[in-house]
Amino acid sequence: MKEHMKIWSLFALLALGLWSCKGSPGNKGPDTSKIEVKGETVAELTSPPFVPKPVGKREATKLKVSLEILELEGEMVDGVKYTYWTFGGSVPGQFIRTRVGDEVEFLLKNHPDNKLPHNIDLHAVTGPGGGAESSLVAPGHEVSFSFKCLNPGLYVYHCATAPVGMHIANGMYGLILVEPEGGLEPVDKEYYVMQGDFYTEGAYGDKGLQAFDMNKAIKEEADYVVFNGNVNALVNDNALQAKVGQKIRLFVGNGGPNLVSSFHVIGEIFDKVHVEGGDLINNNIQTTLIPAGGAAIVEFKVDVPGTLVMVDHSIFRAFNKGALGMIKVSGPENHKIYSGKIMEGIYLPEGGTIQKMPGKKKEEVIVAKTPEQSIADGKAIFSRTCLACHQSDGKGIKAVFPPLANSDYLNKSKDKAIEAVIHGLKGEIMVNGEKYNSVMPSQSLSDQEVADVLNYVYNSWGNNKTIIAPADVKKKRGS
Ligand code: HEC
Ligand SMILES: [Cu+2]
Repeated sequence: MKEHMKIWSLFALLALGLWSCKGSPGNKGPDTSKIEVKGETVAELTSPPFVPKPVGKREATKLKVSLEILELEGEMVDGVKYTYWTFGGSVPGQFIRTRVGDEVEFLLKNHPDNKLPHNIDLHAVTGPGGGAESSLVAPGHEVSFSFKCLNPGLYVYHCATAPVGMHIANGMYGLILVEPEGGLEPVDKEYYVMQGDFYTEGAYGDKGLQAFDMNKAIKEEADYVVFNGNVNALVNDNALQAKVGQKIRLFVGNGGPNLVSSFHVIGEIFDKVHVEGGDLINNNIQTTLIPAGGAAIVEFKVDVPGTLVMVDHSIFRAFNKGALGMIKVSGPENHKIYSGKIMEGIYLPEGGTIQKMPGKKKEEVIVAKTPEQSIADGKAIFSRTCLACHQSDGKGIKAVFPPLANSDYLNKSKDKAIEAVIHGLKGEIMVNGEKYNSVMPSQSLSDQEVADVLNYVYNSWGNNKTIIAPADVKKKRGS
């Protein structure tokens, strides 16, 4: 009896072994190394946020990819310069779109004006160093190597030249998509978004050319965490565009070098996530984790107009370090899906009274207050309502929230200050010689409360001691 069992289990093991050999390379599909290629095609490469045309039903081919490395100065955020090292002149680098079975003939060129040698490690490559061992190239030289795309999926590529962390931290990463046989399901809009963390000698917003800071990088203390290479890459005028009813597909990567991304789109649910860029499909996802050196494909249909905000939901990165992008959706409202008003271009969770309750008007309580009382009451309102953005010392946050302390904008005109609080403020303004181009939501405060808070502000931090009466505010409401 016992002997019998042994023989059977031996059989089972053998069968298992045979079965797992058949499905190489490592998946359930046919042996993709055997797919024959037909003809030659020059690959279309695109800079973010765009992606090349879908592969569709095209057969496997010899795909010629030519990528040029460029070291160039760019802008991290207004007035802050950074020397980026790039694959093709952008961060992330140019998007490469292939299909399973393609033989990629890869030409890597290092521009003669560059200062350093570089190479490329593509996670889509089956081979030593993902190509890195064959692709080290000095400035003014080019190298080529080729590989066959065996596994479908969305893959990161990056420079792997020592010090590797520094090359990646300067922007040397991008995405290569290997579509499955027959292509990905068609959608209406496809975009390319990639997160990266940056380490500068100065703090966030410190102007001028900022050098890379190796010590901060080692400690993983990022000054900037951004989508597509800089703080403004996907906001306001650079927002991604879509129309109501369209199906959107985002190819999302994370170059790191250090941080993992909790990728989330405020106001949407991912209908479909290709988890980690592979075959596994997950549905109805709020936030998907994208490891450093990893990717995901997320898909969702946009049903109502407004601005969707992409963030790394490690949320200080979004609101204080730049990990924020926008998708502007235009088209007709659908009140069955979403009834409320959408404020264009912003999502600002800070501050206690931003969320207006529609239709609920504040009771006006007029009491004769002394200036001292008004200022004291204003302090409490400030803490509740303004502090989150303008900070308790009124100094704001460089490049994001303007200072109220010693603010020339404020001290020039009390009408403008009142208007900012009751109507909100957006567009470019100058405060103490610095440019701000952001959005302050309107604050739903009573006339008395507006007067109180501004009296506190005007009578603090070196401002000009203006005193405002509720009647001044009332007058501005009409305008
Ligand atoms: C959600 C963040 C946020 C909150 C809350 C907020 N502000 Fe602002 N505020 C801003 C931004 C951003 C700007 C600059 C807008 C622009 O760039 O056009 C601004 C500009 C201003 C300005 C004009 C510029 C300056 O620095 O003098 C004043 C005055 C001001 N805010 C007062 C207030 C007061 C008072 C409150 C509370 C009642 C308040 N803000 C609440 C974000 C905020
Ligand atoms: Cu490099």
